[in-house]
Parts: sequence; C-alpha cells; structure tokens
Amino acid sequence: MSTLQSVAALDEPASPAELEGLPAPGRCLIMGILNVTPDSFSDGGLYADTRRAVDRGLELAAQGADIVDVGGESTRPGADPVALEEELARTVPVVRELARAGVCTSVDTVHAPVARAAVEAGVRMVNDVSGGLADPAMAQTIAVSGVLYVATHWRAPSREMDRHAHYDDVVTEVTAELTCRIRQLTEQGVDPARIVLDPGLGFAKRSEHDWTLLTGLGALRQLGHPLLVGASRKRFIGTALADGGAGEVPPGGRDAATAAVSALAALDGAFCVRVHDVRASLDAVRMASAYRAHRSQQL
Ligand code: PMM
Repeated sequence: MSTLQSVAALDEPASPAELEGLPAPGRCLIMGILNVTPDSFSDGGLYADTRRAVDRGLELAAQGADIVDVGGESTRPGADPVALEEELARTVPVVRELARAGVCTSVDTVHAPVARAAVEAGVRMVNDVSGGLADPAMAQTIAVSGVLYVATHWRAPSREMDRHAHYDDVVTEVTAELTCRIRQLTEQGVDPARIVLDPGLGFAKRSEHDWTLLTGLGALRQLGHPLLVGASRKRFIGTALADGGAGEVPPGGRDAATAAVSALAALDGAFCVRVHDVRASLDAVRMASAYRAHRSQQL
C-alpha cells in the first residue's frame, strides 16, 4: 500500500455498525418519519389519526424503511409543547400496531413516560432530540429498559432554541456537549454500547452550522458511537436549493436534495438517516454503499 493509499484508508469510515435489535442490511439504515402531529413543519396533520398513521407506517416499511420513527410532538422551531396524555394517545397505539405487524419502530420523544409506554408497546429504540436534557427521568428509563437510545445535540426547547444558535466552533462545541451527555447518561446506568449520537441539525443551529456539522461527521465519528443524521427537508437544504438567493425552496420540494444529503452522510459513515421520503434515500444510501465498496477495492 502506498503512503497515499494508507492515508486514504485511515480516512475511510469503518464498515456500517450493527446494533442488536435493529436490521443489519450492511449499509446506512433508513429511518422513516411518521409524525402523528397536527403541526410538524413539513407533514403536520397528514397522519394525525391512528388509522392513517398506522397505514403510513406500514407504507414506509413497505418502501424500505428499516425503522419507522413515531413522533407525537412537533419539534419545529417555535412549536408549543403537547400535554403528556395527548402525546401518549398519539404515539402508543400506533407503535403497538406497527410492532404487532413486525415493523421495527422507534419513538421520537423527550418525555420519559412516553418512552416507557412506547417500550412496553414494542419500540426498539427511543429517539430523544434533547439527549436526556428535557426530562431528568429519561436516563433512568433507558437504563432500566435496556432499549437503544438516540442522544441528539440539543440546547433548549423548540420555543426558544433559535436564541441558542451561537457557536465559535460548532463541531468542537457539539462534540464536547455530546461527550458530556454520554458521560452523564452512562453515569446513570445507560449502556454506552446502546447509544447512537445525532448532531441535531436544525436544533439551535443556523444553516451554516448545519453544513459545518454535516461536513464534520468524521470528527463526531471519533466519539465511537454510531451516528444518526436528520437532515430531511430542513431549512439548510431549502436555502441551498435557492442557489444563494434570499428565499428558500419550500419543504415539499426538498426530497431529491435530501436524498443527495443522505448519500453524502452515508459516504461519511453515518449509521442511519432519518427521512420523510424513504425510497429516494434508500436508493441514495445504496449508491453510497456501492461507491464505497468500489473505492475501497482500489486502495
Ligand atoms: N429532527 C426532527 C425530529 N426528530 N430526531 C432526530 N434523531 N434527529 C433529528 O434531526 C430530528 C429528530 C425534526 O424534523 P421533523 O419535524 O420533520 O420530524
């Protein structure tokens, strides 16, 4: 191997991680988004009742989603919190039916009681966009259930997160804050081997922060945990599609670009991408896999 080749090999992300309880297709996983909410930023209201939500979950799985992520509270900037009973009523019946049908599910919640009920209903992973900061009981809930856990970089609730979008060096700060999360979660009994990390694109981030994090996945990979990337239809994609103009392409027109970002994230070693349009991103990550395999043969 030449020096150039060995340097390239060092840069090459490791083979896709495998986590017990999740499918292991040998490529970046696809998490399909199922927002059972009236007010999410791009699909709010579409699947707001249980029957429609279950049908959509089955459809996402049929399209190739490895995991269906069921959420009952919008996390868009400025969103109001939802009563716990309402979030439970939105998510738990959907998870139960999808799990019964053999679909691998996660629950998107920052609340320990919702996580607990969803685990009982059959989720294999809890996706917490606050990384355990919103509810002090979350770490214990995860520790006791032994379920997989996505810890996302987060600084503040939706209503106020835009005020916290200030960084001198976003990759270094996000890495340090996630490191702190891992330490606190593991001190409270969460198995580190069951923690997935997420840079939290759009959560207390402006577009330039999202891009810097997306291009800095290599640094986050050094933390040694599988990485989940949630870029789907987010504003940084809409503004990039506007070619530097002042406007942005609306969320419904961002799926092809999301798939391109999925390919880039997979190429950089992402473990999973969370997307609305499953088919497009599945094809995209398959292409990234094939590309990586052929590139490594040439090294
Ligand atoms: N983004 C949203 C919701 N949940 N979960 C993870 N792990 N990562 C994310 O980036 C993420 C998330 C907001 O997007 P949506 O309203 O389209 O679901």
